[in-house]
Amino acid sequence: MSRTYVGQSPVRNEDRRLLTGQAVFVDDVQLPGMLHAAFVRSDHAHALIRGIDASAALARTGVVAVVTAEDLGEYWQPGPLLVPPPPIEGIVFNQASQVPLAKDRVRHVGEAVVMVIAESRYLAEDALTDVIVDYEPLDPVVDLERALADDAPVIHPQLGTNLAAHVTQRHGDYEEARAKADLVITRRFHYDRGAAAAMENRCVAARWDPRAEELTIWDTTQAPIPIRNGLSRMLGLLESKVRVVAPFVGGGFGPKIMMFYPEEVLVPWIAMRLGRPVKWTEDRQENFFATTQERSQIHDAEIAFSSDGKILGIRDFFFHDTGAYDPYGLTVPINSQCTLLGPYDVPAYHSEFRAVFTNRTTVTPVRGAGRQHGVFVMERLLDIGARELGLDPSEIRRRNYLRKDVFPHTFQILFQDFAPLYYDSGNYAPALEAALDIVGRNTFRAEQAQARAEGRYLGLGVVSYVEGTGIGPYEGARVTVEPSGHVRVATGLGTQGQGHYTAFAQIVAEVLDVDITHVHVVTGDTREFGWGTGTFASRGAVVAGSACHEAALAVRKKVIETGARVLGALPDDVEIADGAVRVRSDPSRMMGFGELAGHANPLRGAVVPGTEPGLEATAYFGPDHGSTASGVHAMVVEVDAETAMVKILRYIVVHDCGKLINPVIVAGQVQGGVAHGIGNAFYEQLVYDDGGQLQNASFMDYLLPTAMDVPNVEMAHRETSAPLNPLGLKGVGEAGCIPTGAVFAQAIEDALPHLALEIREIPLSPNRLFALLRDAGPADRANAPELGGRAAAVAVAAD
Ligand code: MCN
Repeated sequence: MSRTYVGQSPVRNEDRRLLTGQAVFVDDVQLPGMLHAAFVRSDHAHALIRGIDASAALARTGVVAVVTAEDLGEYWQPGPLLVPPPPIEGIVFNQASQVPLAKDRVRHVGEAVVMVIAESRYLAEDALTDVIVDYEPLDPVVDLERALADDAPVIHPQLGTNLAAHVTQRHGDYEEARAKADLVITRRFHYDRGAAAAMENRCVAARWDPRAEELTIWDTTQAPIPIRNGLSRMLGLLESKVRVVAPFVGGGFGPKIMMFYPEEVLVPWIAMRLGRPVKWTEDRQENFFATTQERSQIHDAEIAFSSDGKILGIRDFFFHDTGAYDPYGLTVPINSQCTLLGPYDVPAYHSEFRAVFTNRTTVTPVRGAGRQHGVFVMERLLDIGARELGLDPSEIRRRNYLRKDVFPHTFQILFQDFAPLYYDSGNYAPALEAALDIVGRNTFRAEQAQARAEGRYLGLGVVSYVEGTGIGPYEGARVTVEPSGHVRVATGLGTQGQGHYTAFAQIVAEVLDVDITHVHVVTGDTREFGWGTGTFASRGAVVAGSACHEAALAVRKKVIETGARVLGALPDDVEIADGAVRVRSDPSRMMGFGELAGHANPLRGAVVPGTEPGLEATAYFGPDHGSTASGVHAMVVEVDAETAMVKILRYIVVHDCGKLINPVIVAGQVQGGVAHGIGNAFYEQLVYDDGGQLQNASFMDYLLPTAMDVPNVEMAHRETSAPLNPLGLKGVGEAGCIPTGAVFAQAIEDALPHLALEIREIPLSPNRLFALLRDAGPADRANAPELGGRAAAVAVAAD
């Protein structure tokens, strides 16, 4: 292979379409006769529905239909679980999935109750005010712990409990570890909800073609194939008669992988019933209530150390808020449970969570998908331990890293794919040293002391994490050399901005040795490729990228075999070069791929038994285990000790996602992830009152970090090759946001060593941090290492 694309950064081929306004988003779909949907949504967090009077709405000019749960008949049924847990002893799981329209009871503010269809969105919105829903308010369940109290109102009466899941996982003997420990630290940590806040809200458009008996759905989903499969079942159609297209999508970040959102099943259904195309576009306010959210968790965690700072064991009990329904099973809390272990050798672990239903918007994965909670708990425990033991925070991590010769490493607990938590590879200590080098291990403490002398408070945080990425089950790809000589690649993934069009083209162009501008990738259209699952868990590169690689290799083989036949040479004497085949021993005998594709599909004598026409191949890739990415984040902050405003002066990421397909895309993913993480850490919080009402459902009140708040991330990459996929890839899409809360907390504490400040919660809004600083007493000098002491420890490490 003479062209090298993997590891290079060709310009993203999708960007021209995006930057010139040519990219099609779902809301761009305009069809003749199209109707528009709007939804009456519950104002109550928890209430019984006594009756619905929609007559006035139906009488309004321009209104075509008004739909309640009663009208749905058989169609009123919960969507299937996206990731059902297998029946495993010790796992309690109480399923309660959402139905398309609430029937007898509403369970969160914003739940869809009535759908109005009208000639325009304006008319539909106006008609919403005509609908009268008679509610009988019930006490809401908002507090995670109260949810399990005996006298708590039960949200799903058929379950008789608000317990959504109870899972205990352990390896080793924590009690024994604790008994041997020189230091035991016990703390409670809180991590509250945020929104994914994708730039594009959700959107669904559907058209029923009665002549072809085909349903086409344009959907902002991250999982077009599962949506097609589920809808075809619900609507009684052949899968081949349902086409789901997820065109360009303006950010997904997790919530767009739900199955199903009410709108996703109602818009196609009504389009079929009315025989007219229908569209619904979520507005920003609906997005705050009706699109799934990040997770609240409360952890009661304990860590046992030996006197030299070695972890002997960890015990963690936590509550996880699953919201009103649990369509996503156990994925998020299991991610928290597993990711807590991080890159560390933890001989004994006891982790137990209770997921609870609350009257708040449903929780599903949002970038990081619960991993940040585990990392926050672990890294905070290490920071507190380091302080108690008089160790530098980096040193305590160094002492506990898994060594690079222990891989593959299995923990005896289950990961989100319900297979044992498996670390395929890793090499953690060098990433830490690289991060400290970039920070300036020998100069930072002096700068900090100098700043302090000038009345400025600088702080440094340095934390580690691992991230399970690239899990199965599988993805596929079809690679076709067309008679034009151009190459088409189709996969089942959806794309929300990750750069798949370019990265997959790089893989295929390199294998086939063609110019990358001649490789055209299509994703997210079930007619183009109908097998696979979707875009989540930072798996696109590993799983779909590997499938593209396998399919391209198979096409390469066909090109060589067909070339040998057509050029009258032995296959061993044929090579491919620059979009052509040629005879190695006589390079003047050659043929371009386009002409060869014609020979592979002749009008006569096309298919010799055992061969296929065309230069095309389909391949699938399903890894036995995911691949374990890892990294170290460092942050330098300046804290205004009076106002509690924090300025991030530097943000450093040393990241290991194995072989990089496209370093600029990877850098963009990390930068974007860090922006997300900074939002989670300092700005974003969905604030619910005791009645389950969201108090800040607008960007006036829900603070997103702006470009002013997110520094350019200084990055270094390490490439520990993943052994379980052909290119050695690990995922990167979520890496930037996972340890941000933890590094932020450590950096702030480091800036203010004179205060007894221990940060045990995220998000830490400017207001909340102000309160913590105001209430913090002076530090206990005996337990707080002097700056000089820390500087000395860093210097020792450098040796
Ligand atoms: N990549 C690479 N080399 C690697 C690993 C990845 O060049 N070793 C490239 C991939 O080819 C791909 C991108 O980086 O172009 C991200 O790849 P990967 O980590 O496999 O993640 P996915 O493709 O599975 O994307 C999902 C992931 C997740 S889970 C969330 S959430 C997220 C994220 O990606 N949502 C995003 N990044 C996002 N980026 C944008 N712009 N929008 C979102 O909604």
